[in-house]
Amino acid sequence: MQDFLWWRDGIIYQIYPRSFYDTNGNGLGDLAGITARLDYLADLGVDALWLSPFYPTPDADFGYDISDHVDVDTRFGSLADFDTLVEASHRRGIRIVLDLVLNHVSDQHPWFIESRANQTNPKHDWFIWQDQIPNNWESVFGGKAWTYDEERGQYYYHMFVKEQPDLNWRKPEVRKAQMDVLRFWLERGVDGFRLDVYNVYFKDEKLRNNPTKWGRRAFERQDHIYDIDGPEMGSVLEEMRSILDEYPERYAVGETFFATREKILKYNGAGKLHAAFDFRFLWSKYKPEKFFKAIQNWENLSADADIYPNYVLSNHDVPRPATRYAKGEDDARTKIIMAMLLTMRGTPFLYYGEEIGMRDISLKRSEIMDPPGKKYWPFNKGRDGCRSPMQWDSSDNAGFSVEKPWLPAHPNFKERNVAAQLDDESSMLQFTRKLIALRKENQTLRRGEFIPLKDTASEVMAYLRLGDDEKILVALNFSKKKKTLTLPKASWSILFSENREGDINQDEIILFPNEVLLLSVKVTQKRS
Ligand code: TEU
Repeated sequence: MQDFLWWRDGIIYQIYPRSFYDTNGNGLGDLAGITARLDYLADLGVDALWLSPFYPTPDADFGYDISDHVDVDTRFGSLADFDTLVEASHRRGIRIVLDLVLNHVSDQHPWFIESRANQTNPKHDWFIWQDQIPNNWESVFGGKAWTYDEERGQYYYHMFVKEQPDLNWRKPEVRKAQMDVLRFWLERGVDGFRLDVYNVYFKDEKLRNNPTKWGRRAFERQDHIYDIDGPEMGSVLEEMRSILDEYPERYAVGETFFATREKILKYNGAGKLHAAFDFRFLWSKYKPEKFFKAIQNWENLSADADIYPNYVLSNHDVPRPATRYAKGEDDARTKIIMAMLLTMRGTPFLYYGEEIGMRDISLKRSEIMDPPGKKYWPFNKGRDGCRSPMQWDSSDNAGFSVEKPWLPAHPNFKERNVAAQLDDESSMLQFTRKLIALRKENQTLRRGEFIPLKDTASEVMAYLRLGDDEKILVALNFSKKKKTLTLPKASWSILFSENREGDINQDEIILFPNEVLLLSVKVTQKRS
C-alpha cells in the first residue's frame, strides 16, 4: 500500500479493556483477553487499538482514577501481559494507543497520600490545596470541586469526583513526573496516546470565580474560563510532541474538554498534537444535512489547524450509535452511518462492539455504577449503558466470561454476537468488514477530496470522493422509502452494494429504502 501512515490512513479501534474479554475468570476483561482476540481484530482490519485505562485503580471512575500510571492493575494482568500484547499486536501490524489520564490521579495514588499527610511534606504542593473554598468552581459529575480533607486540614480541588484530585501542573516536579510516564510507555513500545481532558491541566493562578450563565446542572451554569485552558498548556503540548518525535511515527490525539474552534487551533498542528476529536459529528441527529454541517465544519477547521480530521460515532462516555439511531434490532440505519464513517476523508474511530451493532444495556437504579448516573438518575443514567461486555457468542455471558460479568451482557446477545454475524453474509459485522477492506485498498476513499452533492433530496446523503485517478460517489438513503438520486454524468460502476450488480448507465437511479451504494469511475485528471 502506497504511503500508508497508520494513524491517518488506518482505522483506530477503542477497547474498554474491562469489557472486552475475560481470560482469568474474574468477571472483568483483561490484557490477555485482548491478545486472545487479536486475530479477530486483524481480520476486521483495524490498524490500531486505543486501550482505555488498565492501570491500577480503585474504580471510583472505572480506571480514570489511576493509582499508578506505570503499572497494570492485577485484575487486568501484569506488565508482562502488556509486553505480550504489544509484541503480538505489532506482529500483526496493529499499533497500540494508550489512554493517558494526566490531569488527575486517584486519591489512593502515593503522591496524594503523601501530599494529604500534612502541609510540609515534599509533595505538599503537588495538588491544589486551599485553607478555605476560594471560588465557585463545580465538579463535572456534581457537587463542589473543593473537598475538605480532615487529615491535612485543608480543601483540595477536583474537576471530577472527589476521589480524583487534580495535580498542580505548575510544579516542575509534577510536570517532569508526567513526562516520565510518556517516556515509560514509549520505551515499552507504545505507538501513541489519547490524552484525557488535557486542556484542563492548568487552572487560573488566582483561582478566580467563573462567570455564571444559564444551564441545567451547576457545572453547566458557568462559563469555564478560569478552571480550564490555562495558557501554560501550549508549552506542555510542545514538550510532549518533542518527546513523541524522538520515536518514529508516534501519535497523540487530544480529548479537548469543551472543544471550540479557537481551542482546536491553539492545541493542534505542527509541534503540538497530531489530532483532535470533534464531537459535533457524534452528536448529529439522523439527518443528512446535520451530518453535512458537522463534516463541513470539521473539514474547514482541520484544514485551518493543519491536522488530518478523524470521525467518531461512539466511545465509553456516550450512548452507542445503534442506541441513538437504530429502530429496535434493525441494523438498516446502523449500516448507513457505519458506511458514512468508513467513507469519510478522516481517520475512522470504532468503539468495541460497534461493528456488530451493539446496543446500550439499561440498568435499574440499584445496578448503576457510574458516578454521574448515581448522582443524577433518572435525568442522567450514567455511562454504564455503553460499557457492557463484548458479545462474542451465544454462550453464557455472551462468551465474554465464565463468571458473572461486572456489568450484564445485553439481553440480545443470543442473536447479536460475533459468531452469529460471522456466519451471516448480510450481518452488520460482514458489512463493516467489507467496507474496511475496501477503504484499506482504496486510496481515494482514504484521502480523496470530500465534495458534498447538494442537489439531492433531503433524506439522501450523497457525496463524492475525488482521488487522482478515480471518482467515488457515496449514496446513503437515510429514509425507509425509495428515493431518486440524480447522478453526475459518467459511466459509473458499482464499487460497493449489498444488493445490486453491474454498471449504472442512467442519469438517475432509484435508491432502495436505507440503501448504501458506492459507485466509482476512473478519471484522467482531477475534477474531470
Ligand atoms: O471525559 C471527560 C468528559 O468530557 C466527560 O467527563 C463527559 O463530561 C462525561 O462523560 C459526560 O457524561 C474523560 C473520560 O473520557 C471520562 O471517561 C472520564 O470520566 C473523565 O475524563 C475523567 O477522567
